[in-house]
Amino acid sequence: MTASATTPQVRHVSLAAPFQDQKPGTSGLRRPTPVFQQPHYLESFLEAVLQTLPGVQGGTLVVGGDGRYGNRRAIDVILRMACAHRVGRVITTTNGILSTPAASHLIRTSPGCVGGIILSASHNPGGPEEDFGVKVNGANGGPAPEQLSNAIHQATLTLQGYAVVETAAIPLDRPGHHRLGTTVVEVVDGVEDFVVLMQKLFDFDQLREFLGSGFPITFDALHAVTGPYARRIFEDLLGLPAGTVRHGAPLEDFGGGHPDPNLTYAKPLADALLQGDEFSFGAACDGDGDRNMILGRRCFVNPSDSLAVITAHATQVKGYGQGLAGVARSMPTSAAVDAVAETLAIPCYETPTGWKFFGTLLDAGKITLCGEESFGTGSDHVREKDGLWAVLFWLSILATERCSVATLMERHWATYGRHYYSRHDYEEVEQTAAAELYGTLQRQLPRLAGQPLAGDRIRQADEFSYTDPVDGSTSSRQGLRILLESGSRMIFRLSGTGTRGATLRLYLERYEPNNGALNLDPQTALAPLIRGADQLAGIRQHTGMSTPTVIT
Ligand code: VG1
Ligand code: CO
Repeated sequence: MTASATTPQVRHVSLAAPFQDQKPGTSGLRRPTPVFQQPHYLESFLEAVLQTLPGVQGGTLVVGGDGRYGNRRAIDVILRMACAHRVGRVITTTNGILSTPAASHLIRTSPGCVGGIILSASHNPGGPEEDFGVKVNGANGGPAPEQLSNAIHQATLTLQGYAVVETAAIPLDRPGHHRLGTTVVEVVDGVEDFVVLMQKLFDFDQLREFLGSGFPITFDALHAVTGPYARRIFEDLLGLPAGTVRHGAPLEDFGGGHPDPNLTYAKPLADALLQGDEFSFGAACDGDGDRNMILGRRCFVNPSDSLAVITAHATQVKGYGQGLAGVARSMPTSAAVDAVAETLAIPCYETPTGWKFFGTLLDAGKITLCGEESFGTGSDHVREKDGLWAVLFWLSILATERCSVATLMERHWATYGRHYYSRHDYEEVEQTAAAELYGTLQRQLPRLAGQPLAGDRIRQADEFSYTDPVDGSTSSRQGLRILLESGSRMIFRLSGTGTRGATLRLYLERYEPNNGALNLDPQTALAPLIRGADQLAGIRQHTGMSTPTVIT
């Protein structure tokens, strides 16, 4: 153990004025890096966290990040502020590399842990001119619930200053124990515990045999946090050839790319699977490792369908053989999983967008699996969505089914019918234009029921509100829903993770029964709804954009 020569002196730094813009969004506080580099900006938010999170003094905190620009500096600041706040122990990782699901696991398994701070802006690009972010997790390992985020935000609004110590940086290049005043800093390997958890949930012998039997796969880490985890799992433990993991070295700017696993931003991978024949399976994760994209040869798996398939096949997978307590999906996610839950006769919950809303259901044992249309899937093994877990789950299903991804999907739709689904994003829309579009539609809602739309009729139009079935807390204003008589729907939401202008998300869904047309291109199947959404909300007129910036 290294100890700082003298107990560091606590310095109280005054703020000229409290920051007024530190309200966390859907998942933590995300801002362009230059905003975080303003003097005292990061420290102000951290002070609010350390004052608000219960049990900080004398407790244990987990700290790490996705390796983006600013990660190392932020960890240094957190360690010095943790010392000033008399945190008992801070667990951080070699080079500060820690995926969001691995952080969740570490929080849950570290005795006395009161929560964690994850440095990531997730799928947003990184670098000096791109984005940085701070996510705060609670003692259950999950994202801070709304009440905690609101309390942190409230604290920032009146903050007079913050406490910090000055000391030499703690070396993070290798595991070790250090002492900063009364705070113990433990540097651990951020990969191993997570990999052990995966070995408990999935049958690695079966996977090794299956993947070695002529089922070539490729994984794209997009130069983000999952590289070291994926290399350890796929190349070391499952024995796949070196190079199976592409872009496996975490880089501060993700190699200039956008670490978002979708068809737009993971295009080289998508091309390899959708146009080439080299691989039977491909997958990618996002910046902080909680999202996943699943591809088969000539087959893209929609994330809503992915949750449904995982649910339908769960009992074939080692860690889930006991069956499922229930499932949950976010409101805009398609109802594909609902159909499976009905067949399995298990409860299916509908929550607002954001993983934090699954926390109480998972903690109460009401659900085993959950997911979001935004490439997020997870289970009760941690309290975050988990990208590599989803990839291993899919491979485990394929190892028992012994068929192609495309065949698995065809069989699924032939059983349950198909929920055609797509999300259209309009990014960097001018704030006022987006607010006007949204507000105009919101005001129309009470008059819409019974109106014709998209060759169908509106059954119900409202703004989604949620009452948590476990703790009774309510969350309102969670998206505008237009539900049609046929069961089709369109949802309008404004993103809570963007950092430039506003992002309008339009979610479209249409159900086709299992004796119907199951092999249409989703954009074709949804074309009437797409036109109807524009007619209803005047998307082109308000945004001046004729097409979405991203279609998933
Ligand atoms: C988006 C997704 C949401 C997800 C959130 C955080 O939020 O839609 O489903 O939970 O990102 O994911 P929004 O408000 O922009 O729609 V991550 O991987 O960025 O933590
Ligand atoms: Co993420």
